Amino acid sequence: MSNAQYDAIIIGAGISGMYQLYRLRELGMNVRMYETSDGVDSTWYWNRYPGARFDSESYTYAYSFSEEILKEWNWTEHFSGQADNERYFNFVADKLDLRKDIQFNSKVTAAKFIKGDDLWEVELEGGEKARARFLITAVGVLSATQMPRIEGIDSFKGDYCHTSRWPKTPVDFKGKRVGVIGTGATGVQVIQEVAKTAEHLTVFQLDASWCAPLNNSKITDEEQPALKASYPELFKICKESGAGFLHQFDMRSIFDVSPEEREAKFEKLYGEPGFGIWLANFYDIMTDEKANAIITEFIARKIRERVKDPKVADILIPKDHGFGMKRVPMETKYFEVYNQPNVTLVDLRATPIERVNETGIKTSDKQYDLDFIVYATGFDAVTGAFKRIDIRGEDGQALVDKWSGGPETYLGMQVNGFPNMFMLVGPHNGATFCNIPRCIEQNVEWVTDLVKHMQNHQYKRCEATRDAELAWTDHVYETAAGSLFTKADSWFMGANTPGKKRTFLLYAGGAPNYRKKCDEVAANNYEGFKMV
Ligand code: NA7
Repeated sequence: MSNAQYDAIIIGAGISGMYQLYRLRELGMNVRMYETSDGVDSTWYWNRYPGARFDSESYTYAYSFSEEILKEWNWTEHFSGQADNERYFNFVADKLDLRKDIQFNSKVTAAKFIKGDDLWEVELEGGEKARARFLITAVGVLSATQMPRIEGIDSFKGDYCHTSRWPKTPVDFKGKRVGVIGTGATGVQVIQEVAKTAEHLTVFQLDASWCAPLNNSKITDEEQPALKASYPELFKICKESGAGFLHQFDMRSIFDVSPEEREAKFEKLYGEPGFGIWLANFYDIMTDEKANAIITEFIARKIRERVKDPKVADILIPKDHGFGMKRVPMETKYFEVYNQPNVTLVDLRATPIERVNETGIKTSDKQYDLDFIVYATGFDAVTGAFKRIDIRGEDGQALVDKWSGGPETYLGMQVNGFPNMFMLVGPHNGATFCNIPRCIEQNVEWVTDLVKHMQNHQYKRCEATRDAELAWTDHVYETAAGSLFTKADSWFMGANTPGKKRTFLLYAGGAPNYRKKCDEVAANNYEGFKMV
């Protein structure tokens, strides 16, 4: 068994880890990356369920740091599908020659800080250990798969699968009775795809989602040159926008315009590609419940127009939260699926699931016999992936214990008591409520600069102070309180995971403010960090 020592260990070969590996290697560091699966890119490796695709414009999801990659890669759709996305990340891994430093099929189970040596020691499933000065977690926000707690799940004799553990061999649903549990962003993508071929599709819905049209389209060969020429401008817009998208909030209040003007704006946004209806709308739909009620009623009306049976439409209209308070699932003819004769919607709020049994799902009023059950039931979000590794800091303290009352971090990148550990897109990090790649580049570049600063000063150890951590955590909750996110029970609040404390897990202060704060910290000699 090897007991190797590296300058840095990165956990996870996803989009953030890949870029971090590239940047640390540029500093001349000897870096080892451990990845659970046998491939790069994580999100698009695991989430290969039917219908999986970007809700971000493809070109805004791509890395922006390499002119060569930007030039050579052609996106073929404005919102690209899983297969192309996976191809893209493999192309990047080859281009940057990343694989030589990645150890695949290697699941990190534990990591502990060795006091005195100022090193991290990680342990893999199977017992292999390695040490490094820096531990960088790139474990993802939505990677800890969550199966529902339903009695009898294992008794089902048909096939079943969680969407984020989908097999590489495509599943053929022709002639099959399929059940889908879950109607979040993932469930919506699966449902609209499976409904095309399944003999019968039964959708088991707990709470409905406020979905909006994706309005995807192809990018033709003729369009490529102009699109590529616009990349610098597109990245600039993303950088200035609150959530790293091409969409920017309208800073007028919804009450400053006439009902006719409002309606015209909603109609326009509803017909445009991507998240505009959410993120280019009047800003106060996100902060003021009265303003929110207006857009919410507009979207409800759209659902009623699109679904023929008024009773089914009513079940598809959320009752427990307003539009945009949770992540908005983007759809392509999702609501029309419920007009098809081969699709049944089951309202679990009215008739809850009692159990899964050998032949299917039994609700309080009926048995549904099925051949395949799709679990689109989401993730133990943001902190879940950290919980699944036994991470211990300087005095043996477990990270999971430190965060039992909710995460405490400095900038969502470091934790007091866990020196030399940096989290890419950690809890309360500005990259959490963001078009992920845009903010990931910022995270990686900032951590790289900090490591370079330590190299230059021959520091061995860097730790966020407790004061800085407390101040950042307070700031995160203060900004969250100004938004409507905290009103809904979503994964943003950890409310989808049984037993998890209900706290805001993201950062709602906006990507530009987050970047500014990080830049100020760096300019002030890494204020809030103690380096020796
Ligand atoms: P989400 O958004 O957490 O959605 C999970 C869905 O599964 C949601 O509709 C849940 O209903 C439902 N669910 C969870 N547990 C159960 C049980 N026990 N019974 C029935 N239904 C259940 O996960 P997604 O994968 O769709 O999306 C996660 C993110 O990935 C998304 O925001 C994008 O950023 C990409 P509920 O809403 O709790 O009533």
